[in-house]
Amino acid sequence: MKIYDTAGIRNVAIVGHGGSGKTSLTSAMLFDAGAVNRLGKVEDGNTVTDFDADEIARQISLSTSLAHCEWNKTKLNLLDTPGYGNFIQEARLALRVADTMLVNICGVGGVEVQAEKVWQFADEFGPARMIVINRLDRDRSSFSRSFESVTEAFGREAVPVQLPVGEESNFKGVVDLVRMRAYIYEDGEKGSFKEQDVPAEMKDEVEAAHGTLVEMVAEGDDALMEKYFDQGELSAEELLSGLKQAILAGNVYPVFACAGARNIAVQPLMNALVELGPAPDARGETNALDADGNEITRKISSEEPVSALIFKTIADPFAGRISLFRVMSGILKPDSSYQNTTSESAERLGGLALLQGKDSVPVDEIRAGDLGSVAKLKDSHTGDTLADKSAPITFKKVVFPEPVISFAIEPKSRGDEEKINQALQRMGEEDNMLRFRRDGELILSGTGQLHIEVVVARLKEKFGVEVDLHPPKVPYRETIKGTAEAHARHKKQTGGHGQFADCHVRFEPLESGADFQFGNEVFGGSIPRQFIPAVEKGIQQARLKGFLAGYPMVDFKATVFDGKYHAVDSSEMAFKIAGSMAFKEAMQKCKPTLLEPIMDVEITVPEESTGDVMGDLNSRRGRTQGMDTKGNATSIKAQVPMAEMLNYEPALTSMTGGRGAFHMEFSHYEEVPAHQIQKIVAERKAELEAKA
Ligand SMILES: Nc1nc2c(ncn2[C@@H]2O[C@H](COP(=O)(O)OP(=O)(O)OP(=O)(O)O)[C@@H](O)[C@H]2O)c(=O)[nH]1
Ligand SMILES: [Mg+2]
Repeated sequence: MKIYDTAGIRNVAIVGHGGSGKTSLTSAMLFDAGAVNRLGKVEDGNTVTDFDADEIARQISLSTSLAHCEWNKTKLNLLDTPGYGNFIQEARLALRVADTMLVNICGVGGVEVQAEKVWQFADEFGPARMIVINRLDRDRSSFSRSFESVTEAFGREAVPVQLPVGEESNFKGVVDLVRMRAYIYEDGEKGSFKEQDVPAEMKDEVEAAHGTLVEMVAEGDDALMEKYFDQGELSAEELLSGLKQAILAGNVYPVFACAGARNIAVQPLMNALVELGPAPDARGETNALDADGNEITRKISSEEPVSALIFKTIADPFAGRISLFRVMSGILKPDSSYQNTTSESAERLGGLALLQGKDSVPVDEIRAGDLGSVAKLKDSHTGDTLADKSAPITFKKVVFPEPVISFAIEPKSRGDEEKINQALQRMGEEDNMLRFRRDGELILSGTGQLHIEVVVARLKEKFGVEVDLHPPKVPYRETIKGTAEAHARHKKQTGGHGQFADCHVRFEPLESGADFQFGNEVFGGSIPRQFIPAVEKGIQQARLKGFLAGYPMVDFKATVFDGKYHAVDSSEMAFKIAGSMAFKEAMQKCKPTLLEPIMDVEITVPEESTGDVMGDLNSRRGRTQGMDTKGNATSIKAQVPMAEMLNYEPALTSMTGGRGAFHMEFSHYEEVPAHQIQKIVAERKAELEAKA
């Protein structure tokens, strides 16, 4: 396998809204570059980057995949990212290591919510930004309409560097606004084209667009501006180098046109990625921390000591753990030892490989800026840094939000619990948005219903365990609204020595979020000091089991203030029991009630659906907190009880024809309205009884 040095590499993250054509475009690039010998189709399940069984079955990308090809003597590393909301965090992994972000916009739908979201992600990492309007062969597609939505969403820095030739089913190529030449494609998806003069009927339109481009490029460069004024024109070379600078500086977002799945106008886009996209070292030095936690910088160069950032992990049930990394500096070699500076453990690397979707191609070394993979690292995870031991350095990790949608799962066969634990552990290594915990039953948390369904499918396919998925669970809490005292006596006389404990405990409400506090006001040893913690333990155990409906009781204080003991019969156990009895007795008198989690919800919908969505939010007990219009989209902020949001995904999809998106996170707990408490309590009791 050929070795590429930094200047000969382009790392490109292809991002955008779900179904906008990213995987198909990646597939066409790999085909045109000769990296594969057929044009893989999403429908046929034979693309390089949607190789996972679930991706093929659902025809959507579920995680970021890496592929590569050579184009114009340059290595293109392509990171094909998912566009569906549930999996959008995967795009952040890719943006962490990409130097160019290629935002893929559907020529029919224009800029949609997830495209805006990834655009914001990019602010965190600062790659060069390019935009391609794709699927231009489709009915009802329009370059100009889509471009309008692009400038509205991303600003006037977005400027066409190509114009499409022909529309919808007649779309057959592009005019290059730098070279002022046309590339006209033959039918047949082979990617064959002829270079021609600009079609006569497009002349005015092309001249005008060329002028706009030249002005935008000259605007950020005084020397170019002067030349442009003097000569009234720039040469193609001047325009190209000015454009490259402007893209790197973020002053221009070049806009391209293509139809990826038809393999129309893909090569000119690849030319631009090589010619205009920054090499890995173009952004200068990268920031990191040294061994003492001080900020340092490191040049992205093969001359520097070795450092590599693991940006993604694949948990393969057969090959084990595969770590994908970007070499940040130096030259990484196989069969050598490095330090994992994040986990502070030594790692021995075996063979290195370049990834082509699911296939790995062995390689002798990997240089600064390049992306590669290594199998079976012992203690290295996503976000960790590997480095030369003598020049330790640690790169910043991408931090992921906590997932909020939880479902209970139950193994179909009893003995599978341990297997499930292990499988989830493995899947958690590659899936940054998956959490699981045991809370009586096994609770899986993720980004949404689709995410959890995919996890369940993988448990079956990859790890051979079948589970039932129960509806999402709302983590209710209980609390008290009143103060009460309880007197509990635990007394038992059985044969030998008996059990005796007696305590008086006061229960009072605390402010929201205070959880549980315990106080001791016992004077004169009416309960000996060593038994006081037992009283607390008894109350603690009882409160976690709740009183009304078996949910943890929170936000109250219990103070033990008097009691009695017996020199022989009193024991820790007896006082624990007395503590829990006091809890149960007091709760009846303390006005117990139920708390429910309230979510901060942000919803983006097409303007015409706003009315429906607002009405629906009302019926979900939502409180609107703000509304904002951006282009053709309305963004709504609201607080809504979690219980009302469990089925929101399908509801929003049907209200907006699939064009809405939402995001939510936990805000706080609030009391459940009185008329709903009974219903929740009854349901929970039935559930607990069924389990017993
Ligand atoms: N007509 C036409 N259809 C396309 C084009 N590109 C993609 N499609 C179709 O659009 C659908 C989605 O394409 P993908 O390539 O999977 O889109 P994606 O952006 O990778 O989707 P996610 O990864 O799930 O976000 C598939 O049915 C493709 O065949 C195109 O240029 N023209
Ligand atoms: Mg895809």
